[in-house]
Amino acid sequence: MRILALTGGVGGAKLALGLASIRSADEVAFLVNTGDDFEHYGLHVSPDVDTLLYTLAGLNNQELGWGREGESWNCLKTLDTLGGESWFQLGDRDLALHLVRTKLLKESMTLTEVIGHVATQLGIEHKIFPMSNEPISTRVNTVHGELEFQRYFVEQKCEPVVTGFRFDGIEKAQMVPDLTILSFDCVIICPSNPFVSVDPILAVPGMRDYLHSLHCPVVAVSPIIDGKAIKGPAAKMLSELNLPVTSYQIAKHYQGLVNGIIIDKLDSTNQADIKNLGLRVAVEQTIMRTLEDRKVLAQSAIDFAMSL
Ligand code: FO1
Repeated sequence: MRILALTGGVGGAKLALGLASIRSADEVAFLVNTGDDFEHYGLHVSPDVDTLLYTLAGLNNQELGWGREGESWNCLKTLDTLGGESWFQLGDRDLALHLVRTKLLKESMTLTEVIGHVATQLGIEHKIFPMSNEPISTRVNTVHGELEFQRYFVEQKCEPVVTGFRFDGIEKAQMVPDLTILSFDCVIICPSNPFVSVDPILAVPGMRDYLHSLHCPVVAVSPIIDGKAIKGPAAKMLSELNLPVTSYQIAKHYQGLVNGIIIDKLDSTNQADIKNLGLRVAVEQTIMRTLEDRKVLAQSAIDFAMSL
C-alpha cells in the first residue's frame, strides 16, 4: 500500500519520521514544501527539505527541530566579524549541504535529483519529492508590507501582523513529473502550518487535480490543539487573519480536499461541527514527544485513512 505524505516544517517532519520508521521506501513517499527556499550568500537554502532530510537521517537538531545536531558555528561567527549578515543561522556542517546543492543545481541537476543525491548520501531510501523543481518563494503580506518568508519567520521572528500570503513563481511552476506518474492508496497531510507549509504545495498548478485523481482517502493531522500550535506561527496567523484558532478551522481550510481529520485527545473542538463539514474525525494523541509517539500516530493516520 502506497502512502503520499505532504510535509513542511518541524511538525511535519516529526510525523514523516514516524511514517518512514514503520513503512518501507516503496510504501511511503514524501512531498515537501519548497516555498521557504531562498538564496543566501549565493547559496540555495531549502529549509523544509533539509529539515526532512536531517530528520529522516537522524541528524537533526532535536531541540531546535531544524539544522543539524552537533553543529559548530565558526563560519557564522566569522561572518559577523566581517560585517556579513548573520540573522539566518547557518551551521558549518549545514553549509556543506547548501554548497553541494548549489553546485549541483548550477550543473543543471533538478531539485528532485539533488534531493535524491543528498538522500542517498545520507542513507535515506524513502523518496522525497519537492513540490516543484521550479523556484517558488512564499511571501508573507504583513501590516508593514510584504516579506520574504525567512525574513518574516527568522529575522522578524514572526512578529509582524499577517494579512495574507503570496507564492511568487507559482504560475510558472510545474509538478515534478516523476510524481505525477505515481498512484497512491492514501494521502496524509502532516501537522504542518496550513498557510506556509501546505498551501504552497497545494497551489502548484495541477496539484489539487492530481491529488483528486488518485481517488484515494486524504487525511490531515490538525496542527492546532485547543487553540494553540505546538510550534511555529500557525495559531498567530489564524488569529491575525480573524479566523478561529481551532481544529474546526483547519478542517474548513482543507474542506473539499480531505476526507478526514485527526485531532488531539486534548482538543475540545466539537466533532459534530467537523462532521457537518462532511469530514470524518479521529481522536488520537497528536503531540509527538518520542519516536514511539511518532510511530503510533503514523500508524493511526494510516489506519484512519484506510477506514474511510
Ligand atoms: N529557523 C530559525 O528560527 N532561525 C534560524 O536561524 C534558522 C536557520 C535555519 C538554517 C537552515 C535550515 O534548514 C533551517 C533554518 N531555520 C531557522 C528554520 C527555517 O526557518 C524553516 O523555514 C522553519 O523551520 C519553518 O519551516
